[in-house]
Amino acid sequence: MTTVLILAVLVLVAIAIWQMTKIFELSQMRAESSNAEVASDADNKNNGYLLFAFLIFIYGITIFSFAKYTKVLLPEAASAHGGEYDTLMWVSFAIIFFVQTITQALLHYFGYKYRGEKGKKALFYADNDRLEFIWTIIPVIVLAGLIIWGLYSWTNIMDVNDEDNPLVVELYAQQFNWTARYGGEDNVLGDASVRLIDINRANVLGLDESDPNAGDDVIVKELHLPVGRKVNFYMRSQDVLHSAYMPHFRAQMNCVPGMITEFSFTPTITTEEMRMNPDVIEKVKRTNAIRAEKAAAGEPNSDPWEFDYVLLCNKICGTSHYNMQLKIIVETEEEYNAWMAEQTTFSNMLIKEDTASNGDAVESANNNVAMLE
Ligand SMILES: [Cu+2]
Repeated sequence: MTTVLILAVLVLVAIAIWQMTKIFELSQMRAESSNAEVASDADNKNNGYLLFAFLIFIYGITIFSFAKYTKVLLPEAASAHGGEYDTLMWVSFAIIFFVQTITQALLHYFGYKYRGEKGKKALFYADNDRLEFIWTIIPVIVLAGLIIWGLYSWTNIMDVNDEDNPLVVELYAQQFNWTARYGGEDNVLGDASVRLIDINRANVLGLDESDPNAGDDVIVKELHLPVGRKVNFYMRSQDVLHSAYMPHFRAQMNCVPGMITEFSFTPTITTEEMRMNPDVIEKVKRTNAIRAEKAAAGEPNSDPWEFDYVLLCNKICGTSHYNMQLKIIVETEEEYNAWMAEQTTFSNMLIKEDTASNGDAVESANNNVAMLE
């Protein structure tokens, strides 16, 4: 790859030098010989044909991209609002695609048709009210429609409220990992602040121990969600801007130090069901074929891959940003309850003040922190 880049740079430098030499030669030319540089009819015709060639090139590369890269798009949305979001995006794509296909053809065709010819004069045409009306009113109607529909969808999606007994989950971002916290038995998150973080006592998220809502909170490194139940997410960041991105659920929200941001969605497809989705099966197959090749060559990261939902960071937050992810498992209510019953609450995880003074406490705290990793 580096060799290709170096070669590309050398070629570009050579072209630049060649162009500069040409400019220098031109500047040295005397006035009488400069007529050779005026485009002839044949030059204009050739340029007209080149416009057509370029038109075929952009159409060709469009068709090629559709054929080759459609498969890398996300599978069907796994959240209640995702379908509406996808429809809005596809309608916008379709309109842009339709308009650009026609306007590019017209642009290049007129470039050819009205190329320069000896004796041909441009027509002076001041204005045409009807034409101007048409090309103003159509974009106005289409854009207003898209914007109003978009605003309506946005308001719907961003409406975080307590209706339908939502599950309350905190997503905590730090360089470079995610931690999730559930409200516990009472489904209420205890107060927290980065100033209260106490690693020696395994209070890694800085929960306020005096808050009665904090004791039953459950802190985990794998997010489990029951299918069909609304989840209200509250995001915090410990250090820099991060962004909680859950692509399969069409959800993203920035995590900002010093404030709590929110997002809410209802997962509609369990992990098991999503693994049966034809697009996902194909993607897993393709990925594992590549991994098998890597394994044969003895390269790292070549274990077979199984599909899982993920929470990713979508803000370039530092050197290990690319690796900042958390597995999400969407399962049935029973499976979720069984999993939750096995988790340790914050008050049980916390190392008590009286033991914190002896030497074992630090080791014990490290073990508790290790449990979270
Ligand atoms: Cu990040």
